[in-house]
Amino acid sequence: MSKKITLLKGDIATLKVDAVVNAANNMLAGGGGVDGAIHKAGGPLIAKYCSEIRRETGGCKTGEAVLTLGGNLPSKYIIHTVGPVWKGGKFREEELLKNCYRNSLMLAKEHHMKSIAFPNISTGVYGYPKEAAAEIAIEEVSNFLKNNKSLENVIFICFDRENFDIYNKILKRVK
Ligand code: AR6
Repeated sequence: MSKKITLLKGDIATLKVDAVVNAANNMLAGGGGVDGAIHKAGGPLIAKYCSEIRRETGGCKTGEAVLTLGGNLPSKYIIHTVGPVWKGGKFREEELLKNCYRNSLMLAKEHHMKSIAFPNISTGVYGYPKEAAAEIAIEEVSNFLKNNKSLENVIFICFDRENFDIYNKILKRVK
């Protein structure tokens, strides 16, 4: 495992990093899961920032990522990305999930961030198979870290035990 990758179990909204990544929806309208936790802990400013983006650009396309400030969160920024809904695997889900990680990392780089935390994008209500999603997340982050030295710490934070165990297993293998 890269020394720069850390695996945690818990609530992403409690972390103090340069940016936490949110698993949002196309309208940036808030919702349940990690999105709900981030909006609740970040306060009403988060919805305001999101509605400004929605007004300007219509929201966020699947696989893309947008940046807001973090409101009341301990973290300075939120990178909102929209994962694909799993529809069996033949609807570019893999490519779109890769794009979520890549575009989030690119935004972090553009804004000179040193630390970023990812939840397990798409593996909740969007139904992406957890093991396949974890392989993608780890591969994309590892590749990015090889070519970009400015990012010092990437955290994968898992809320559920199943995802935590999957990440733990894969990260031990790629160490
Ligand atoms: N911290 C970290 N991870 C969490 C937290 C938390 N506080 N809460 C849940 N998770 P989901 P999706 C994990 O459903 O599948 C929203 O309504 C959870 O265990 O949050 O990308 C949005 O508005 C799971 O592994 O996101 C969208 O409409 C992972 O986060 C839709 O859900 C992702 O689960 C996005 O669905």
